[in-house]
Amino acid sequence: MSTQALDYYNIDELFSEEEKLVRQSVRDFVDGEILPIIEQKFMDGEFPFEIVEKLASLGMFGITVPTQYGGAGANYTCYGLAMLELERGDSGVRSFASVQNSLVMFPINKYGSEFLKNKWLPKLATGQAIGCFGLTEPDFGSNPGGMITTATKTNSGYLLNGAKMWITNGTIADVAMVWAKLDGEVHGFLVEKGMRGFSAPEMKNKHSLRASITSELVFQDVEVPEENMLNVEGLRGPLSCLNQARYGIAWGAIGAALACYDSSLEYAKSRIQFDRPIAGFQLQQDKLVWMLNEITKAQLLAQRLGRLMDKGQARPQQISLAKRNNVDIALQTARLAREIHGANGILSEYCIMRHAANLESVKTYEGTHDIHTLILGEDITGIQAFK
Ligand code: TGC
Ligand code: FAD
Repeated sequence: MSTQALDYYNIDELFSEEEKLVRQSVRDFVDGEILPIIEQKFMDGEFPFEIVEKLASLGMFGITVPTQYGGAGANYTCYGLAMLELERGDSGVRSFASVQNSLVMFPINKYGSEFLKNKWLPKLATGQAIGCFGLTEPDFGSNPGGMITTATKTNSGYLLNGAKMWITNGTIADVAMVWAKLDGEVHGFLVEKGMRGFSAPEMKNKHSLRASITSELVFQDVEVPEENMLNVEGLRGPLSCLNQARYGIAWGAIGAALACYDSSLEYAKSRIQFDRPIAGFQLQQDKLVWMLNEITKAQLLAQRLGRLMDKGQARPQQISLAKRNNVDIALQTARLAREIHGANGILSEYCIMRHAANLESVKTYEGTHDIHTLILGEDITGIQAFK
């Protein structure tokens, strides 16, 4: 059974023809344009810039953004299916799309003025502009409410001071969606490349998400014009963006898991030890069945969550459950896949270690596994255990 056919519960029946068409186009793109280059890009620690224009022409930026602003105007299920296929290629590629869609275009569309929407959304949709999202700071990761980056009111706008860390696409971004405190309350500002006092040095030496750019953002008296502030106040502004991105990750992680499962099944059937394929040993079957079991459950979770998102009924806690579960099982799948591949599992000829290394970051970003546990714990008990 190939990755493309792994659908143990006929979940395909639950998707419309349009949704399947979107998935097919992304699948073909990943097979033809990403898989042939991604291992080398990962080894070289380079983001594959050459795919940005192609991703844009596939409608991968602004998938749920209205067509009047250059988006695809598609539903959340299409968005999820696209993220799954992209992450079957690489989590770094899906990260790029997650940030552009959920963390930059979403807040501009939801909280931006007509001026900002017209200025940025069409360019972001075509990939002429790249965006990044600055929430995390060196001393405030899981607890973004503690941030110390500040905005101070001036006659013509705001003065930004502070620093962000671990920012995907920061160095290459034309526009940064930055969250800072104005009079003690969190607000969102669009900081543009080239603004005086703004720099975005790249963070090097990652063992994970090597085909993705990660950066610091530094603000030293950066003058941001009045019109670049978004119309939202409080932590719920950035957290509403995270709901969107976490949703995409819940689907994306299945793609990485499928790639590992597929490779494992093929390997187990062809690798001979003790005169028989290792797929014939009960211990290896147990691992493969664990993967099948968990991937199928993850697919069902994602499909149902997609429909809730399409109806505007998904609660943030339901998104947390899917992000937490699907990333966790994907990482466990990658680790089991590494075992099944034996020594070959550490080579870049197979996708396993790349996915495993990437998923270590995916488990941490967009809310760590622990933080999602606590979000769910609070939801069911009514007792907050963060602080
Ligand atoms: P808390 O007091 O619970 O809430 C503050 C306000 O926010 C509201 N709220 C939400 N609104 C929308 N969506 C959600 N999911 C929300 N969760 C909470 C809440 O109702 C309240 O609103 P109001 O109007 O009453 O003020 O906030 P807290 O300070 O106790 O923190 C809660 C906590 C820990 C859950 C939250 O801060 C959290 O999720 N921390 C994790 C941080 C995180 O996920 N960072 C991600 C950074 S971006 C990233 O990683 C990008 S990776 C990109 C890639 O490459 O793919
Ligand atoms: P910490 O918050 O310091 O947590 C350390 C450990 O303590 C974790 O295991 C955590 O679960 C645990 N912990 C923390 N608080 C509690 C608690 N209350 N109870 C129990 N355990 C707790 N951020 C952005 O803003 N934009 C981006 O584009 C972005 N991209 C990223 C890309 C990569 C490759 C990575 C690795 C991160 C990225 N991040 C980004 C940052 C990411 O969101 C944070 O790393 C994440 O939120 C966790 O913060 P931290 O690393 O500071 O860990």
